[in-house]
Amino acid sequence: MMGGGERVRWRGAFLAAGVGVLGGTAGAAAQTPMSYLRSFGPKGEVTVTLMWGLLALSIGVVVIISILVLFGALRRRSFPAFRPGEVLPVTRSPGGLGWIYFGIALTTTILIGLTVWTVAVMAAIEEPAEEPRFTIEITGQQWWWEARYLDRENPFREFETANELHIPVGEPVRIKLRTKDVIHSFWVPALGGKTDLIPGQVNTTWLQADHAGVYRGQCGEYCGAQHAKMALKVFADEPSQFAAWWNGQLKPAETPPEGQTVVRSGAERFRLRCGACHAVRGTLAGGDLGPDLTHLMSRTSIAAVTLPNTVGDLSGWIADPQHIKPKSKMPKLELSGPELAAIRSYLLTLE
Ligand code: HEC
Ligand SMILES: [Cu+2]
Repeated sequence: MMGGGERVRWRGAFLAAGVGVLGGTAGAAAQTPMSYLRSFGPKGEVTVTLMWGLLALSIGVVVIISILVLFGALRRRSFPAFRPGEVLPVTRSPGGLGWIYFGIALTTTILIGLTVWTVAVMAAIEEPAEEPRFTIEITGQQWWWEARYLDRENPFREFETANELHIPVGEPVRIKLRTKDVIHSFWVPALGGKTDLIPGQVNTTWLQADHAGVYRGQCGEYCGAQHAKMALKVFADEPSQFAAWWNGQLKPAETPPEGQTVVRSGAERFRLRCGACHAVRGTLAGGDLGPDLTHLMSRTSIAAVTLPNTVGDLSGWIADPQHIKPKSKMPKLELSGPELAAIRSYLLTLE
């Protein structure tokens, strides 16, 4: 049975398709973030055209076959009047055979054509038109995305973040994919198809968004209990904004000033209770089992886009992540009220 929400989502998908045909803008992507019926970059464009082409042709085939079957079933043949005692000769006119040859030839030609089209599209999206200037190395883990921004010339300009990617609008970005545990699949529908993250292997793909905006992604391969809550966001920024964001991410966390006793004790509690799993650059917290939190407050969501990054949701997450994402690799830490408050006030300074 379809729930009300389900129906609304379907209606949204058809609406997006309609808007797409009429040439809407990035707004449509925000309404139906997981719709792959429209694309916002060169990689998705050719695939979406192929999809519509295959769909139109399949519908055409079904319609033509249905008409022919109906025609065959309803058509009456005229037989010569039957006279008792007469033996009718079995005759078979060769007339229909030509149609069968014609049908086979037509179908074969079309299927070969579609195969060539599909292979051509696959070849076209294999590599971007120009060599990307930026590379992001993504490591899938149950159930979040670690992202490391690489800089070949200057390793001091590299940094790590999680679940929310920023890319410059209008140019391709190289994505290297690996996984720490099981198979995941990197999928940002509006920007292109899926690429799997396979244990022991590095897969490469690329992303390009031609409209500034936010594009939602989702793990596309079942990877355990919280697979459904393993989403990501891609922000396509204007180049200057992107550069500013990158520079911001490079900064280490600021040490809380002398006077702020609650924040300072929060930082200390954080190092003891959380620092084994989370890194905050510039402090002694250097764990690698959970997301890097150096610039936590620059993210709009937490826990792989499961919750918005508000004070309330952040508190709820830290108090009991197992309630929000059961089996998540972050345990419930049984923090006391004051401890939770102190740690939270520290986290709010990590901008
Ligand atoms: C045993 C390791 C571990 C410990 C200890 C731990 N965390 Fe986590 N934390 C994780 C993992 C793993 C995730 C990712 C969970 C997910 O999204 O599925 C996470 C996610 C988070 C997030 C969301 C980050 C984001 O950008 O999505 C915050 C905030 C966070 N932890 C804060 C804390 C705080 C504060 C503490 C200490 C009170 C703490 N964690 C202790 C492992 C840990
Ligand atoms: Cu998954």
